[in-house]
Amino acid sequence: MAFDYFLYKGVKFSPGSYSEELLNSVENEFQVLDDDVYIVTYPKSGTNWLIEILSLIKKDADPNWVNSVVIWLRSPWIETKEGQQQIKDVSRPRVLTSHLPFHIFPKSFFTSKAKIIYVMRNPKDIFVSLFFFAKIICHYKDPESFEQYLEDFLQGNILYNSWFDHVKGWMQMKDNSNFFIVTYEELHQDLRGCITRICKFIGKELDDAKIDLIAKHSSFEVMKENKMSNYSLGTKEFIDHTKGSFMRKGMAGDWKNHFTVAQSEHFDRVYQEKMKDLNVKFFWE
Ligand code: PPS
Repeated sequence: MAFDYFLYKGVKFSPGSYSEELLNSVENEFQVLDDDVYIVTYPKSGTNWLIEILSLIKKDADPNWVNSVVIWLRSPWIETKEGQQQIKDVSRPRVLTSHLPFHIFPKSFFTSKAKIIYVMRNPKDIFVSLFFFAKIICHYKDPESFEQYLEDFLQGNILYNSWFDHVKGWMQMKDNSNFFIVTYEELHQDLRGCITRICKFIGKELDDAKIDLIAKHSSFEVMKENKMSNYSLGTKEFIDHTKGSFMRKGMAGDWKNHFTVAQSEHFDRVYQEKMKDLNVKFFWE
């Protein structure tokens, strides 16, 4: 796509789905409600997996809603032009989504009782997922090459800026009782256990049979076949279906199929440098 990103408080956004005026109003005027739950992520971390899980939790494991309403209407993005329109129709308790960095998230959140689920993923896998996604989605610039895009990612020279800054910003919340961290890798290893912990965090009691149903309906295989969740209904102005699909591989560790040894070592060096002052340690394979 031929366009330039614009900056809002130092963060890059694309003109199609965002505007300075909107981002300013989301930061300063958007009214967070006490019973809201926000899924907050750096792009490609597992956002939509969480939307599916929370949609099923909201409906007591009944899959009717996820099978009949598209995923972006169930949990709109608070910072996009489309999302702001869609939020008006969301019933309470609202589950809303955002990729916003900490410093420009709605101010009203910080005086509310609302909750955030922050989803994290191995940044090497995020990069691979993003490399393919940026080719099919209109509000990302097309990557020139894997090598160049890797540099852009490491320098934060892309939509929503740097993964490192996103994580470091949000880690300021890590000890707050209304902030819950789950990783994509944990979801893979123990989906049932994660769903149970998420239910506890948001104060929802569901029996084992319902937890099983939620795990089943939020699996990669089921979501990939669900046209309400797999983005096959996204308009061609938003997603180019001829170049790839949103539900791509859904695996942990795919970076090993794409990185050279030198690229992986370079990534590790940048990671060590950028994360050295953060006193939270993550162990990505
Ligand atoms: S976005 O565009 O930022 O909202 O993307 P996001 O939803 O954060 O991340 C998309 C990646 O998550 C994978 N995905 C899943 N993996 C496992 N299980 C389930 N149920 C699932 N749903 C989505 C999706 O395939 C993208 O990862 P990649 O590596 O590209 O396959």
